[in-house]
Amino acid sequence: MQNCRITAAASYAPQQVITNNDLAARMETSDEWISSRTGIRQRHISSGENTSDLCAEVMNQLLEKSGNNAEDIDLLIVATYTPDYLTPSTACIVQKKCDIKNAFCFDINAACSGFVYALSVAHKYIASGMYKRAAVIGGEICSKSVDWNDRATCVLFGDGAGGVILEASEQQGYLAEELRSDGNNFEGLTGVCIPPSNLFNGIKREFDYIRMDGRAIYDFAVHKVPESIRALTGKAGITPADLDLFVPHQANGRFFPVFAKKLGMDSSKIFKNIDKYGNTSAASVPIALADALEQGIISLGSGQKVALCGFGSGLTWGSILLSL
Ligand code: 4VN
Repeated sequence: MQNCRITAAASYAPQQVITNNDLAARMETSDEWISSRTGIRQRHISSGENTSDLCAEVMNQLLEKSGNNAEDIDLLIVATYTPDYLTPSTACIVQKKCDIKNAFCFDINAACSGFVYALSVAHKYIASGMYKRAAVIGGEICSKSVDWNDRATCVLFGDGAGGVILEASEQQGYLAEELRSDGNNFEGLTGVCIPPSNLFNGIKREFDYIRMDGRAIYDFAVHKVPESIRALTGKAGITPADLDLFVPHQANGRFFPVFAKKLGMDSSKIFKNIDKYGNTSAASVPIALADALEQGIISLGSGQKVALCGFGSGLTWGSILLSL
């Protein structure tokens, strides 16, 4: 098997910052309610940019940071549940915006697990020896998918994008993965419903926004994430306490101490930036990874062991163990 490693990470978020107080001025909520229940203090909200715009910004940063030219990229995967169009894929639009002419491009929709699933797919193409260099980007404009009249959900989400370059290498940078789905319980968290409004047959069902059974999804996350990380580390012959950093999907800040306790990890080894971005779905793990690198908590080429974990709609969940 051909080894590979991450050679660059980058993130981008729209300029406009909306604080909890900004939301409280527009709806029946408060900074106290939002921050105590979720740890979120602000989120970035697009004022016109679409998902491909955020992803193109990340793509350009990735080329610069990794020292690659646009034509060196063999494969471009975008993870999103908020694409610009249902078709073409957002990845093809990013290809045009950044002139990634030699890559084949497609999207993956696994909601909040999308980046982890996409990185797993990119890994298989490189591990097979077929391709050398992949760009994997998670990008979302969650603000176009939420019902701004549903105060239980709209306060949770934000817009942003993050990504990595995964390249063939001598070093073994991708140590293990653990990917799961449970479609049986999909109705607990649904994104945008696009119904079969087939007027020819008299069918008129309603378009709908994000809906969440908060309690059920909360319980799912608290149960499945630690189980996934234990299975992941077990595959690599290490324990969760051996991790240098755990980068979970930034779904809700109240999960972090629960994960630490269940995994027997020091809380300081769990990366958190939900306070600044809110929940950005498929973008949250790569934004967090890029932030952790930017802050110097971890560094590329260090050999540090980092676990990524995405979880959410599908239901889907998945973890990847990296050696940086
Ligand atoms: C994964 C999860 C969540 C999520 C679920 C529940 C929840 C986020 C419920 C209780 C509520 C505060 C909010 Cl686990 C969302 C996604 C979507 O990316 C994925 N928050 N909460 C309260 O009343 O305290």
